[in-house]
Amino acid sequence: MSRTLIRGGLVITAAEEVHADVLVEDERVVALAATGSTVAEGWTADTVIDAAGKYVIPGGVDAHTHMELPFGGTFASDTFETGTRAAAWGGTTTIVDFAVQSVGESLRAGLDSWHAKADAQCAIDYGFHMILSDVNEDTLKEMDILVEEGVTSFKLFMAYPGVFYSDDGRILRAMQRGADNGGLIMMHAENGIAIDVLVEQALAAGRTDPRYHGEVRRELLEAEATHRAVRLAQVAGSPLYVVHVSARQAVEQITLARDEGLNVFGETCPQYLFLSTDNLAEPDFEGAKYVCSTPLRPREHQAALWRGLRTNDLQVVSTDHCPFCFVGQKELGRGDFSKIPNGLPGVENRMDLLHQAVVDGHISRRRWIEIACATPARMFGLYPRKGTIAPGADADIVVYDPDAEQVVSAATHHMNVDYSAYEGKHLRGKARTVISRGTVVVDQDRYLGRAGHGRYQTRETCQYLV
Ligand code: DUC
Ligand code: ZN
Ligand code: ZN
Repeated sequence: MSRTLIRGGLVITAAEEVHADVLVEDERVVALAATGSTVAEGWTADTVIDAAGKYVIPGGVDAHTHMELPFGGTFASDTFETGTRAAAWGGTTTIVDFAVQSVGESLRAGLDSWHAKADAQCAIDYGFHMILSDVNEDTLKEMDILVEEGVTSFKLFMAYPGVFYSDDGRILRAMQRGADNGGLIMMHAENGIAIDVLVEQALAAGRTDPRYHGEVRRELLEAEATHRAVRLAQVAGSPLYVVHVSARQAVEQITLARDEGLNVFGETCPQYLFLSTDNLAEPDFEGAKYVCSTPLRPREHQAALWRGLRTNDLQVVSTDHCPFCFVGQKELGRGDFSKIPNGLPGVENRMDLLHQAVVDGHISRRRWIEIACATPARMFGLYPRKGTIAPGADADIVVYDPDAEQVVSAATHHMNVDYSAYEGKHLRGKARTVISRGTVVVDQDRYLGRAGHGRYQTRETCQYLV
């Protein structure tokens, strides 16, 4: 048995902040005791990590990533190996990635191919949601089996007709099934049918630059789809988790639903909190770096998102990490914004950007941990194994230096992508030591992890439901 002692830090969880020493045996936390107490002073360990002046926080849980996602004729540029390594560098110790069912394929086949991509590759622990592209009698039955096996959430798309899109009838059927089997329906809420009309019209009028991607994917079409998803879920009697919320009007729909007592949850992403349509309008096709869906919105929307996070109308910040290199990938859409692969890198930056939000006064320290660690773990059935520091929890722990200064750059990041969406941004705070199930994987700017350390996590159903 190996023992690790993390001494003298400020332990921050969603629930509290305490000056405590944390004792780890093998892969688990076994005890916390007040720093300086006779109990803590009596502990011995093989490895002692000095955390004085630092935060000791749960490893981040990023519940929305797309490693190696096939999209727009290319693949997201991070593999499970490179993407999970980058996540570890940034203080994230669990990801939940989206396995994809292609049209005509079974859920099992899609899930198997995602296991094959991730198996023995990951630096940190990982689980899967399932993207349902083809709702039919067979796949509805398969949903039950997947929930039993620990794949307890299913993403549906109201966007991308001809690819991932499901119509309202299919969505309703999947929601009804989720209401029965406990699976959580995650929704990409944009009216893709209407958006495709606007795309066609924009291109015909010669509006081909990246900024038109933001213009055609109208705020109202996000709000309308969010409203429709809420009501379909209400009719089905199922919970609903709306992914990557970016528009103020969509937050309003979620707030309304929650005020009515519905089990509706909302996620946003750092790109919507820190970037805007100003980035999409950058000249020389640079705006392509910021093309994702839902799209970036005018800066004014950020205040509504921050407010939603403070009031708990939004509960989770995930990355929707889906990187495409500028050279050779984003460039596929020169002269036609609709051919720019959708997605932004961010799995490495999320914990630090949200810490900067603490520094800037948007959220408290405990709320930082709540939206980035504890709530995603609870939402997707991983708590308290993940998302907190408590006896019995996996020892996924970050010793975080709140005073470290860093400048974000593609020159120094570890994601397999040739640009950073946050290039040049000054941030206060950085993960100093990152521990995954008791193993130090990053320490003081050295990577000590390995592909294959990360273990697949089966998940319980959403823990916010009675
Ligand atoms: N949005 C993105 O930006 N990329 C991948 C899929 C999605 O819904
Ligand atoms: Zn989506
Ligand atoms: Zn996504």
